[in-house]
Amino acid sequence: MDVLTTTALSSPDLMQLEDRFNAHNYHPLPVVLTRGEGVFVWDVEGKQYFDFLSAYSAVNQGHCHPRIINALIEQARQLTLTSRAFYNDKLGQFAQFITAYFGYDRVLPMNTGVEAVETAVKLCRKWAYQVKGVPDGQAKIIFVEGNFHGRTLTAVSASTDPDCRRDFAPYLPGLITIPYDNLEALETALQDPTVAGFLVEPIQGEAGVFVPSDDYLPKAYALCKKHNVLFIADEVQTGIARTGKLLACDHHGFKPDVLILGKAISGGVVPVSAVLSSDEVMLTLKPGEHGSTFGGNPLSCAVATAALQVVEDEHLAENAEYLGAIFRQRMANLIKKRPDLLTLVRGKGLLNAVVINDLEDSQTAWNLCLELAKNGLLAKPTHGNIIRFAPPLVMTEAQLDECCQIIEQVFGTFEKP
Ligand code: IF1
Repeated sequence: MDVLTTTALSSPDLMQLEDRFNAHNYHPLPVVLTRGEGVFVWDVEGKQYFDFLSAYSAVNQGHCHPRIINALIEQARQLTLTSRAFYNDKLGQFAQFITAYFGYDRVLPMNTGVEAVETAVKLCRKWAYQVKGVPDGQAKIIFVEGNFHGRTLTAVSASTDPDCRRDFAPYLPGLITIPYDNLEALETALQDPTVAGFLVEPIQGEAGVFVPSDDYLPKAYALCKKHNVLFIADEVQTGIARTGKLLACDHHGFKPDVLILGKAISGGVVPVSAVLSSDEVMLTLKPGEHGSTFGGNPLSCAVATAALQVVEDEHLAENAEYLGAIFRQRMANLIKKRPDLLTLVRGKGLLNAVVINDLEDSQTAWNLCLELAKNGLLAKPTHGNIIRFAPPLVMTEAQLDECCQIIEQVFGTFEKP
């Protein structure tokens, strides 16, 4: 018998297995998924759901997109991994493609989002010493409160979330934290001549989809220019059409000096991340100074190329912009009907969150998500009282209408216990 059989075991059996043998570093909704296609996923009992998490915005192109899966299968039959000890016939073409796609000189491919963050921090430090002329060992990077950049010790050291940090000390030195969406704090921090970078999410995802003031990002960019500091955008979650433009920074007409991408760069098929930047920054790294066994492997290159082509060919940014406005309007109307339950809706494109009117008791958002699941829509609470809504960007207007009806019905009739 196949060890990983999917037919014999029920949802409770499978949840019990995870609970018994897996580390307890997550608290999933009690749904066991076995198949996905486009905006839909199915559990092992055959129930169909709209996916409103999209694997934290990794499956912007929809589950198992046929073009991406075909690229995966074709390349998997040919060659999957060579390491970077040798050239492979896909990496050069991918590098040419992705740099043209985003408008940068060079790319450094990695695998997970946090590895790309780590890479950007290392690049920034190299640049500080080799180009900016910061005295050895003194380079600093500015982060903002409420950030989320992943789970490595660098990201944890930059975090201000007690759950992320607790019992993981000692932390990495050379990091400064300032309030988000606060230009005065940035200007003050930039007075220090050893500051080399400002690393920021254009919209804070994990913090509950916090959209900063309209002028924050372009003015922060201008301040960084003025002080010869690299503006480093973590677009792991906001990039690849999620917010209604290819990049969230595109809403403001500037290009970050260093761009960090992950998640949907591969349509959620294999882990692919990337750092994009200029010759000046990227060429500070010499052979042997950074790398990854899997980074830039031919399978990832083939998959990511197909995934980015899908974003363009299917006009996913335009669709996200269009549907996002409809979604927020529907939610705003719903909030007017249930001010006892709901506080506000915020977001950009199809990265949105509804804040539940429930400061102390985080159980309400969880119970609402359970009720949404029963009604065929999967979403997840974040920070207790916030529900994030981020469906695949291949959704149609008719499907979005159906989803809004589910949310309106569940929220409209929900009774707090
Ligand atoms: C988890 C949230 C999303 C990210 C940004 C880097 C990374 C992430 C801006 C690291 C990852 C994830 C990971 C996930 C939860 C999650 C998340 F809830 F925390 F906010 F997406 F919504 N930069 N975000 O958002 O990327 O190394 O994971 O590939 O379970 O930790 P990674």
